[in-house]
Amino acid sequence: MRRLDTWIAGIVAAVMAGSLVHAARAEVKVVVNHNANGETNADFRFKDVPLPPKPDAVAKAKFSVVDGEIDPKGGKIEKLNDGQVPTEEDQPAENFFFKAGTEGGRIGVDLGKAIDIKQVNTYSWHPNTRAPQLYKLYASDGSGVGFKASPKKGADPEKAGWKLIASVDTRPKDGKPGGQYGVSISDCQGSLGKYKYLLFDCSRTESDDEFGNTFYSEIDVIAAAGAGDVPGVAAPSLFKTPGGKYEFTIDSSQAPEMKEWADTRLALVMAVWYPKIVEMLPSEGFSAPARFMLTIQNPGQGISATDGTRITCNALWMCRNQEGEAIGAIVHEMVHVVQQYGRPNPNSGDNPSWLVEGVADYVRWFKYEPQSHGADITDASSAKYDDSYRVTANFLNWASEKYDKDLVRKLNAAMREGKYSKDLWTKYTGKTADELGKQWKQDIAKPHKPAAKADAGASTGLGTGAQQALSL
Ligand SMILES: [Ca+2]
Repeated sequence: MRRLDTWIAGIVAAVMAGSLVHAARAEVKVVVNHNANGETNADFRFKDVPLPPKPDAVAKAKFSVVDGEIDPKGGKIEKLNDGQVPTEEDQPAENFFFKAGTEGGRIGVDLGKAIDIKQVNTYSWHPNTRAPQLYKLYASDGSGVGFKASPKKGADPEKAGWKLIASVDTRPKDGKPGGQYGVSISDCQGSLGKYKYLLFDCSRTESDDEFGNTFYSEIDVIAAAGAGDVPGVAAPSLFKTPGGKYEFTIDSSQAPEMKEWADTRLALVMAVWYPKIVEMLPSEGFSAPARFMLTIQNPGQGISATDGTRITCNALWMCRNQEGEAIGAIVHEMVHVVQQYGRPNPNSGDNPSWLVEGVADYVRWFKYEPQSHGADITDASSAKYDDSYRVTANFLNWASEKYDKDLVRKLNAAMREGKYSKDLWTKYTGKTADELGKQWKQDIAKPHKPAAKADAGASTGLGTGAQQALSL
C-alpha cells in the first residue's frame, strides 16, 4: 500500500459552491420516522431514529403528570421510561396516554440535575389515530426568574421560566395515521442545551371521536458527550465494499452525534458506490486506491474536500443536510478519490478545474442521484458550459447523450494520464468545446418533457449487496 503521507502531488481540493455561516445559536433538528401498519416491528426499529433504550439503560429521570387525566385503561406514567415497549399494535397497558375524550395534558421530567442533553426521543404505537405524536417540548434549568415547575394546560410555559425546544406533529398529510412513530429531537451543534427539567405539552391528534390521545410507548432522554454517562469516543469504523476489494474508514469521533447515521446510511452508499465509480472511470494500467478515509470534522469548513484519498467534511453542514445533499456530496468526493489526477502522472495536475469538478458532479447528479434533478438548468441564458460543478455536469451529460456515451470516461482517462487538451473535444465529438457549449445552450433553452418519476430504490442509490457490504 502506498503511504499517504509521502504523496504530495495532485491535491484535488473540492470545496463545493456555497458558504457556511457558523451560527452560535441552537439549531434544533426534529427527525420523524413512521412505520406504517404492516411495516411495524416489535423492536421499534426505524430508518433514522435510534432504538428505544433497554431497561438497564433508561435515563434515571422522574416522570410525572403535570396536568391532565391519565386513562385508566393505559399504563402508569412510569411506562414512559421503563425501557420496555409494546410488542403489539394495540397494547394499552404498555403505553401511557391521556384519558379518552380529553384534550391531552402535560408530562414533566425531572433529570435530577442540569445535564447537557444530546437527544430526546419519543416512541408511540397504535393502529389508528392514537399513533401520531403532537406535542411541544419545553426545557428549563429551573433557575429562571418566575420559574414554575408545573405550569398547567393553558399557561404559557415560556412565561414561566421554560424555553420552547421543538414543536412536534407527526400526523401524516396523506395516508393512514396508524403504525409506529419515532421522533428524535437533537441539535446540529451536538447539544440541545443544559437542562434539569423537560415539559411535554401533549395535544390529541384529532377530536372527531374520543380516541385522539397518543399511545406513548417510551420517552428517552440522552445525555450529550462529556455529560457523564456516555461511553468514550469510538475508533474510526472500518468498512469494506461488497466482495472486499476496497475498504474505507469513517471517523466521526469529532461529531459523535453523526456516528449512527454515518456508519449506516452514509457507509452503505459509500460501499456500494465506490466500486461503481471505479468501474465508470477506468484507464489503462490504472488501479483505483484500495483504501480511503472520511473524517467528519467539527468544527469543519465549507462542505467537503478531498486530498488524495482523504475526504473531509463539515459536521455542521452534514448534520443540517442529512436528509438532503449530504450523501451526494460524499459521492462527489469519492469521484475525486478515483480521479487521482496527478498521482499516476505528475504532469496531469494541470487539468481545467471546471472539468475536474464537472466530472465529479456528472457522476453524482446523473449516475448516483438522477432523480433529484440537482443539476437541471433553470436559466439557459446565463448557463456556461465551463461554469464547473453541476452546470458543467449538465453539459457533460448532454454531450454524452448527443455525441458519445463514453465521453466522460475518455476525458477522465486523458486527464488522469496528463494527455488532456482542448483538441480532444473535436476528436471525440467533431466539434470544439465552444461549439458544443453553444449548441447545448440552445438545446436546454427548449421546453422539456416532464422528467420521469424516479423509482423508489433510486433515492438511496443502493443496489443489491449493500447490506452485505456492512456485514463483511
Ligand atoms: Ca415503556
